[in-house]
Amino acid sequence: MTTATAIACSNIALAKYWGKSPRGRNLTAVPSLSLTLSGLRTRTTVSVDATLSEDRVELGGSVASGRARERVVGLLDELRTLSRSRRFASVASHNDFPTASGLASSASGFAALALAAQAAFGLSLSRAEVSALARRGSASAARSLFPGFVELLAEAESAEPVAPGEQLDVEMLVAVTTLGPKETGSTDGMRHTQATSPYYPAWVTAAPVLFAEAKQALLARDLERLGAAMEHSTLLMHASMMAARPALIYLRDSTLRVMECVRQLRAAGSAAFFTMDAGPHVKVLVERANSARVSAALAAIPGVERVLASAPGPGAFLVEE
Ligand code: 2P0
Repeated sequence: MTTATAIACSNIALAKYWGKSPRGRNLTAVPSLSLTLSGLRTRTTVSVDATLSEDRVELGGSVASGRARERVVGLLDELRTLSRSRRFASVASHNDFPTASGLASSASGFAALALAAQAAFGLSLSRAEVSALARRGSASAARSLFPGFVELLAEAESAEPVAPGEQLDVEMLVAVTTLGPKETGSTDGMRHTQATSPYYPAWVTAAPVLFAEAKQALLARDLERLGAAMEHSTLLMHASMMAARPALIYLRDSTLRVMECVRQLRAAGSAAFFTMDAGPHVKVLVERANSARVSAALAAIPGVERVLASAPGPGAFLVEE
């Protein structure tokens, strides 16, 4: 039996990815720029075991079935092909952030899985190859292989680092809002948007422009400009979802209250900028010096259950058990 364990941090897109390339293989239709977060981590152990007659997948302590299991098995199948192995594996994965928080875990999850699994199958893939493997599992996961600020270009096989976390003196606050019924998953949500939203083509045209603006601002250490591009990116993405039929609305009343609070804090002089993914929670990019003050203001908003703070984090890494 060969075992490997990897830890990967989650990442939040500043310039968003939403939509698949017509070229398939889970390539993305638009470029994205993210920040890897130290505070939200997945730890995954993979053991290739000659005694198993099928893969065994355990997520957060429960045996996985259905689509969640299939996605993991799909990645293991690729590694069996690459390593010319016919062995099965057991996979155990845990998030260190509150699992009931409704925060997406596929980015850190598939990054940790890809890194641990290729090692357990005896391969020593390059970072770019592991990123490409993770991307085919879940596109945002490609970015979690790298530290700090990371890009995944449209139709790119793998992500690439853009700048270290220290490029800007920032933290990300996650305002976890009251949970509602289970939301539409990202993969289904983007397919539905592509198929039915008249605003989707406009999103695909606008997203690369915003990505370029965000990247330029980041490289120039211009937080105000980065923040402006970041807010426009998430609002354009959500506009394309809301114009789908039936509408895909991830934002709640509490989401809007947090956005309004961020605007007020900014008007009062705190550099703070919001972004939302496929859920009602709000991530707020803040100058580190303002983090405690902004966090306290967000925590006082009705409907905000808790606020998590995270510094920029490292790329995925293997650990000794
Ligand atoms: C992102 N999201 O760039 C965007 C913004 C959510 C909104 O990538 O279908 O789990 O597995 O490739 O990567 C979430 O979607 O989707 C995501 P799949 P993924 O972070």
